[in-house]
This record gives sequence, structure tokens and C-alpha cells, in this order.
Amino acid sequence: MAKNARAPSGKPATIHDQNLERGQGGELHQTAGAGTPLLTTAQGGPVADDQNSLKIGARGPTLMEDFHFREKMFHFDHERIPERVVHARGYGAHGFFETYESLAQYTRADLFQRPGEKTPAFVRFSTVAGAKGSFDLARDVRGFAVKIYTQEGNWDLVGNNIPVFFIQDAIKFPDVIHAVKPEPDRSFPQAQSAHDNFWDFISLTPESMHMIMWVMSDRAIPRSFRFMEGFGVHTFRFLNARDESTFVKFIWKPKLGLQSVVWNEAVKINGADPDFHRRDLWTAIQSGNFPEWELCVQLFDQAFADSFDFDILDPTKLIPEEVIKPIPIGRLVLDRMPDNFFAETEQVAFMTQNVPPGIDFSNDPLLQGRNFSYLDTQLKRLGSPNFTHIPVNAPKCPFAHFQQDGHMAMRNPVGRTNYQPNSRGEGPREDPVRGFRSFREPVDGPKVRQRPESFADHYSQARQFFQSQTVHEQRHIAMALTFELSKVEDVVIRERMVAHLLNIDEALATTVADKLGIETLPKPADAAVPTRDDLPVSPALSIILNGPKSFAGRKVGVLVSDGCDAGLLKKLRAAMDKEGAMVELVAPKVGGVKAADGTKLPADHMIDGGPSVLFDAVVLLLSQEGAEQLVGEAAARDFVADAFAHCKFIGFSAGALPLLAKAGVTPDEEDVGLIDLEGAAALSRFVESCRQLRLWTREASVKL
Ligand code: HDE
Repeated sequence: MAKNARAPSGKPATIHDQNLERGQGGELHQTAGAGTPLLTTAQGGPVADDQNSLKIGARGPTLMEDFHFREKMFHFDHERIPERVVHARGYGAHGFFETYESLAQYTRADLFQRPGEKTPAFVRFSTVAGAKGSFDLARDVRGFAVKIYTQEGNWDLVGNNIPVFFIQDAIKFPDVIHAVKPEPDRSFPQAQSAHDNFWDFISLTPESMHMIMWVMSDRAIPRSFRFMEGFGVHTFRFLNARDESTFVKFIWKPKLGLQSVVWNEAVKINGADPDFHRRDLWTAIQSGNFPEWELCVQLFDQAFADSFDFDILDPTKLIPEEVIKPIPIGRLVLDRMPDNFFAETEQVAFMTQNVPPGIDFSNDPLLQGRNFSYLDTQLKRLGSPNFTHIPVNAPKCPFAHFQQDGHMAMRNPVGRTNYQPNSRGEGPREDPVRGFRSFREPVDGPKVRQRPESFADHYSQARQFFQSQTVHEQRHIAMALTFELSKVEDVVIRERMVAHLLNIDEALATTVADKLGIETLPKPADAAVPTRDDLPVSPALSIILNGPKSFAGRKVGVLVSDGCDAGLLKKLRAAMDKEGAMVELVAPKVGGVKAADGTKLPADHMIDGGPSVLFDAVVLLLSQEGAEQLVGEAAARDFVADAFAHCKFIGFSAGALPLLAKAGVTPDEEDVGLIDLEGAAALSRFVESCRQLRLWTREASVKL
């Protein structure tokens, strides 16, 4: 294949060393010179002029004969492929999976046999509802799709950051997705569930209530892909060399702990940086801070499955970690961004049916349906059954089969024999020992369209989830429900949702009803089976209780002005560096400021471009004069007021007091989140405080 002719990125050239020549109409022509390759057509023909199409006379009509123009435009016109029907917006990275110990006892999957073995992987994170160009901080489920290129074929664990799902049977998937996507007549709202169609469907689908608790929780507005859990959702099977089965649920646990943002912040991040999650992953990987997750498994046998409170085939239920402790079996590290977004992240094709020998499906009716959908969707999107020829989708182990031809066939077999069995001793053959075998589960019964009775409890785990949250998280769920339902125009739908909430938690239902202005509470929704109130709380379900131990991987925004204390900034940088956190400077001008000692400090953002919602904690490093100037700027006042309202830790120099005051923030003893950085131990107190991420006790007073 021709070498990519794109100029190598290196030192940015100046206008003077670009080989520029002026044409007759004043346009600039950039001609090939020493070290720059010749521009050609896709057929390899050298191009003389890429600035002007071929015309009759300089002012005349364009000629059909201009094959260069036509080829260039033809290719441009066909640059797009259909976006994913769900999970359209996503971002991927390469890395590896490393096995801790041999799992031979449970599975014969090759990647789990040898301790320390590393297997290449590609991961794509995504939102579900929004279009490809939508914003990152939508209130939505996040996709967490992992492709591991094992020695026995690709294993795709196509999961989400939430361990349960909206529906119990794949046949309802088109309905739930139609309902959440923009309404078909008006084509809005984009990337939002806050509209009538979604809540109409949900309020008529009691099985979705557990998922709704998760989607209304902070899980749906993660701070970063790096701080999310991932879940395989369904129950799968491990099969060992003797074909003995162990049920397994997969969970990815982020090394840096869990973290989310608050809704008011999410809304503002979407305006300030719609690519917030992309930029975060890109920056972390490019700066060598490789994000990492542990793969954990919950293992259980048929006896546990038979005795568990719920059906292990029901994807709207989870097994609490306190009931079956997840065991770490390996780690996933993301250490390389794709060279080209389209080639890799856009064209990567995940498929639930990609499992290596030793991993098998359960009869979860959602998983069974997915196994059909993912192959079908790839043909639509990638346009050819040869999508496995695309490098990101190709296995990295030896492979051989008799599939041939088709659109864009890139790998073409040679020789005469393209079938088997054959008598020439040519081509690959099957192997009953090494090959994939399904678990020999005996199945017998009438053909029916019927939901099992064991799937009928729709509220007990929803209640368990809600009750396992801290008070702050419970408040967020109530506010999210209120916000979403306030955007629903049909009052009947709002009331129908409150009727469901009454089965989950009465206080939650009455708070939401009150905030929506519903004066008379509806009757609780009819529950198919009585809701249980004996399920113990599960601390593993809370984000706040599972936060990080350090401030590593987080970012501090420092608002600086002329005359600020460069020495203090240096100490802050050193302390944050030691913690593994990043520091960015925000200044009135992006050119930077001059510190009191004359040092020039270049900024990362001008104040309008660097609002405090982009940071996990902020510092106001201002001279008195600098603060007095910033008092008049709305963006500077918002910087402080938002950081305070979003319960962030705020460090400040004495000079910053006028700006704090103007933003309505007065340091007092009660609020330990406002930290004067002048004292001897103040800086280390600030860093220690930041490890808590947010001062949630402030929340009640700021009324988020
Ligand atoms: Fe998907 N899903 N899904 N899904 N899903 C797709 O496949 C589907 C479900 C998930 O980054 C599609 O390649 C059905 C659960 C992720 O490329 C499509 C059902 C979970 C991604 C599809 C589900 C997921 C997809 C669209 C109900 C979590 C993005 C494009 C039975 C366990 C993968 C594509 C990526 C993508 C179908 C439910 C996760 C249409 C029919 C449950 C992370 O095939």
C-alpha cells in the first residue's frame, strides 16, 4: 500500500519555510521541495495544481475532464459511514490485559492460563443516546466495550458502566431506544432522556425501575472514563478443560476510584468543553498517566443460582458484591491512543458473540438477542462482510477459513482448494479438542413467548440501590428525577412515575412529587409481586463510599493575576506533582501574567475559556490588585461561585479575598473547604482535603 503522504508532524513550520508561491489570482501554491513528498491522486498520478479546478479560460466553466477534481470530491462525498444506532459518540484507546493467576480451574480460555501474560486490547467508551457529535456530559449510560485480542480469537466484553439494563428481553430494545432518542417529529431533544417519549415508555415498563435508579444517580454523569466501573451485565459461563461450568459476572474496577460530577456542573461542562471526556482520556494517555482497571469476577455455581433471591438470567438484577465478593483476575491498562480516530475508534466492531473457547453465554434473553444484533449492525455500518479485514477488527492470532470474496476483500487466498473436506490435504481443518464448544445444557420445553415468573420483581433491587446511597447521592437522585420529569409535558406521565417511586422509597416519591408540585399523591403502582424490604444495604453501590484514596489523576485550576506569588505556585505545583495531580493556570489573558518577583507565568486558559467546572479543585492565587480587577468580570466571579456551589475545595491567597467576597463566598470556620494557603501547613492541608474530592456537607447550604 502507498505510504501515507501526510506531512510528518514535527516542529511547526513558519510562513517563510513553507515553499509558498503566489498564483495569478493571488492564491498561495505550496510546491514540493526537498523532504516533502509529491502530491498525487489516489491512483498515484502526480498533481500539478491543487488550488484550481480545470476551466475554459480563467473565468470559464469547469471541465468534466478534470479527473483530479472529480476524484477528490467523490472521495470527500463518501467520507462518512453510518453512525452507530446506539453508542454513536465514543472514544477509544489501545492497551493490554494482564492475567494475575491461572484460572484453569474455572476456564480453559487461553488468556487466563499464564500469570503475567499480557494480551493486546482495544477499548471504546461511549454514551448511548446522543448522536456522534453530541456532548460528553449527557446524563446517560456509558458504554464500556473491551476487545481483547487473545491467542484463540477476539473476546469482546461489550459492557456498560451500570450493571443492570432497562429491559429483560431483547425484543424491547428498539422501543426503549426509539423512546430515548430525539422525538421523531421534532428531532429533539438531543442526547437527553428528559422528554415525554422516554418517560412515557419507562412509566409503562416497570422492569426498568432498577435501571432508572442507576441512570438518575451520579453514575450517569461520570467525571472521567478513567473513574468509572464497567460491567458485563449478563451472567456468562466459564468452562474448564473438562467442560464443567461456573457462572461468572464481569466487573471492571478503576484503579483511581469512582468519581462523578454534579448535574449543574455537567450542564456547564457541556458548554465549556463538549469533548471533556475525550480530552481527559487523550491528555492522561499522552502524558503517560495510563488509566488502569482491574477485571473482577463474581463466580457461582448452579446451587447458588437456584438459591439466590432473583433469577441470574434477569439482566435487571445484580448480585451484590457483599453477597459474592468480586475476585480480581487481571488488569487492563490503556497506554496508546489510536493513530487515526476513524480507522480505529469509528470502525471498531464489537460483538457479544465474540467469545473464546472457555467462555460461554447464559440464556439471558437480552444477551441472546444481542448475539444476533451485533453481527447484523456491523454489515450495515461497515458495508461489507469483510469488516474483519480492517486492522482494528482483525484477530492477532493465526486464523484460517474458507470465507472468500465480497466487497473490499483485502486478504485473498491463493491456490485451488476453497472448501473442505477436500482430498488434497489443503486448507484448515476443524479440531474438536481445541475448538469452541458450548456448554451441554439440557433444554426442553414448549415454544412460548413468555416472561418467566422469576423475572417479576421489579422494585426490590431498585429500593436496595436507593437505600444503599449516601444522603448526598439520594438527594442527587431525587433532583435528577425532578429535573427530568419537569421536562415532561404530560402530567399523567409524571404521576405514573411517582406511583412507581412509591414502591421504591416513600420519602423519594414524596420529595419528587412535592418538587413537581403534585398535590395529591397517586396510589402506588401495582406490583406484580410484593416488594421486599429485607434486602441489606450494599455499600459497593455508592460512588462516594468508593472514591479514591488520593487526588491522583485529578486536576487543579489556578486562577492567577499579575503580582501573584510565584513561590507559592511553585510549592503548589510540587505538592500536586507528588500527588500525581495536574495543575493548569487560568489568567485574564492566555499570554499569562507577571508574578510579583517578575517571573512570567504563561497560562493554559484565559478566564472565559477556563471555567472552574473543568477542574476538580481550584486555587485563587491573586494579588490584591489583581483580585480587585477581576471583581468586575462575570467569568471570574462565576469561577469562584461555581467552584463553591459544586462543593469543591478552594485554596486562596490573602489577595483573593475581594473576589471571594464579590462571588458571595465568605471564608468561615464552618466551611473547611475554603483553605487559606498562606500558613505553614496550609498547602498540605489543601492537598489532603482534595483527596475527598468534594465537601458534600456544603451541599445543603448551597442548594444545588
Ligand atoms: Fe448494545 N448495541 N444492545 N448493549 N452496546 C450496540 O452495536 C443491542 C446492550 C453496548 O463501542 C450496537 O456496534 C441490543 C446492553 C455497547 O462500538 C447494536 C441490545 C449493553 C455498545 C447494539 C443491547 C450494551 C453497544 C450498535 C438489547 C451493556 C457500543 C452499534 C438486547 C451490557 C460498542 C454496534 C462500541 C452497541 C444492540 C443492549 C452495550 C445495535 C439489541 C445490555 C457498549 O448492535
